[in-house]
Amino acid sequence: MPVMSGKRAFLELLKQEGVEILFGNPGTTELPLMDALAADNELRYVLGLQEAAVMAMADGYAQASGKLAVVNLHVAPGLGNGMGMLYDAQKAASPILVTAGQHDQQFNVTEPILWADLPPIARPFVKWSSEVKRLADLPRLVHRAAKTALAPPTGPVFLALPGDILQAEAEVDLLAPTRVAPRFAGDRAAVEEAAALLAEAKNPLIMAGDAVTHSRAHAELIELAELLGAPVYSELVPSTASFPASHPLYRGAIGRVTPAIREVLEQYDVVFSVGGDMFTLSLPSPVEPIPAGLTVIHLDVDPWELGKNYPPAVAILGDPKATLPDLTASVRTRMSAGARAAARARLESASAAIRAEREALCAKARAAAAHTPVLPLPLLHAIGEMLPKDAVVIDETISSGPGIRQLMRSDDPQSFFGLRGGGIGWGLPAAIGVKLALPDRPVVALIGDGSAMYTCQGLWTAAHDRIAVVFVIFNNRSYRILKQRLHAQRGLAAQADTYVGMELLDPPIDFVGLARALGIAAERARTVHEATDLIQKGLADGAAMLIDVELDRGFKPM
Ligand SMILES: Cc1ncc(C[n+]2csc(CCOP(=O)(O)OP(=O)(O)O)c2C)c(N)n1
Ligand SMILES: [Mg+2]
Repeated sequence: MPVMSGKRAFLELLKQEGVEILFGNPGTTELPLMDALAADNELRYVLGLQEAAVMAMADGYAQASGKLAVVNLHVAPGLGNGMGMLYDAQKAASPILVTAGQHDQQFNVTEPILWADLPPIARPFVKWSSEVKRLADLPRLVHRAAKTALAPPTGPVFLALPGDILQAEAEVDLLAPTRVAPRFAGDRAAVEEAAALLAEAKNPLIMAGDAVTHSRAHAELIELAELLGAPVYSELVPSTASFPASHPLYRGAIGRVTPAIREVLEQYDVVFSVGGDMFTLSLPSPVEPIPAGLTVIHLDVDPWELGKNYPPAVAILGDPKATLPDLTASVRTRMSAGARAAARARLESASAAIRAEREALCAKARAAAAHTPVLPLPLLHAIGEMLPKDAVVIDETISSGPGIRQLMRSDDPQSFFGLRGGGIGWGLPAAIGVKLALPDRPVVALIGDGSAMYTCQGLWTAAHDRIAVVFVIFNNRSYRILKQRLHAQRGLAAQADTYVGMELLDPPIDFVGLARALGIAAERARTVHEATDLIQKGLADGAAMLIDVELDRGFKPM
């Protein structure tokens, strides 16, 4: 066995795990690692200037690559700063190994500066959380962490790295990585039960969730949807391209508001959720989202999600790509001639209805295209029209987002990533991670002004690491979604027309100045045309650029 320092061993272990990038922000406890990195020319260190930005970069990278992302943070405050974005990463099931430096173990008893017991801090938001106590255990724990992050259901893990472990030298057996094969098919009997229900459904609906994206199961789901003539909705947090946006059966996202969900579901007799959340709601409601008599079938890679809130008739634990072909084959053999004819008719009528809905949305957008200040819908529409086919969209448009999944040509599983956990500030740095994972694809981040300010430090990383993301700020100089919601409550704020803590007007944030200060090109757009021309220019230049689009501040329903 080779004699090796802990710090070298850690980097070698990451390389064994196929890691190419370490996202981080260093402090004294991370100096051993920074020292080892100085003599390493394989691992790339991507520096983020605030830990929330670091964590979201890693999340974007993990989601877009499907690979393990690795983060290194600075003891308790560094980890603390990253926690909001770790929450988002957990909800997105992102395979991330989060590490943080810790003081020397013998020193911790004195409670040195920045010290806290780290694994309990991370624990609520990760699959597994631990600390290395002996150099001899480092390989086993790093491999366990990587295996756990990537094993279905994927998700972040945490490992604290005390300084004495990184500095120690010993004979180290590096062991080897383990991968849990993710393509596990659902239980045969459950698949047959589900097939029987689907084959007899009079009016089935499919909800496509992130698990479809993660397992790259578009083709398999399309086959089933077309066989059934079933429209496909995104799950309630439509954060990935779980179904191709331009497919005739793709209906868009159901809103997260209960009466609206129920209104949709009431039109169907069977709902099949393929890895879709049931349900991540925004607000409580006296109305139950699931109408009585609706048959629910649920397939997911995560047993926790199955029947979490609403008991399904059939719950199948399985990978969509591995399970759907069996299910579709069984449905096909079970469907009577009459059922097939009915499914073909549904395919026609659902496609026509969806086409008409799309056309109406586009017509509404076109009609408002010349409105100034710019309205969100025509801006989204125009961006969707001008983006190249292989573009990847990162969505944190918040109140400007309705319609976005229909309007962006997000047809492959890596073409669209949106905020999953709800902790804002995710999109700007996540886009940087996405571009690192998919360097050959144009990446455009659509970000609310409020959201951008949580992690605008990411712009410096885009400049420093030459990461060519085009950032488009949907700048309504407000937390517009909060104003909309407060207004809808018809309380004192609505009466007084006063929205405390939601106006970003005095002073207005100079995003162009901010971006330039952090080293990236930036321009302001006041019309839809100016915005799309600048996006075109940004993509052509192949360098990071920020476009600050002045949006209408209106928030009351028209
Ligand atoms: C970390 C975090 N802090 C606060 C919130 C509450 N919040 C939700 S949306 C929002 C405002 C978003 O503003 P912006 O990005 O400008 O989008 P807009 O609502 O104007 O469309 C806030 C503060 C949150 N979700 N996450
Ligand atoms: Mg805003």
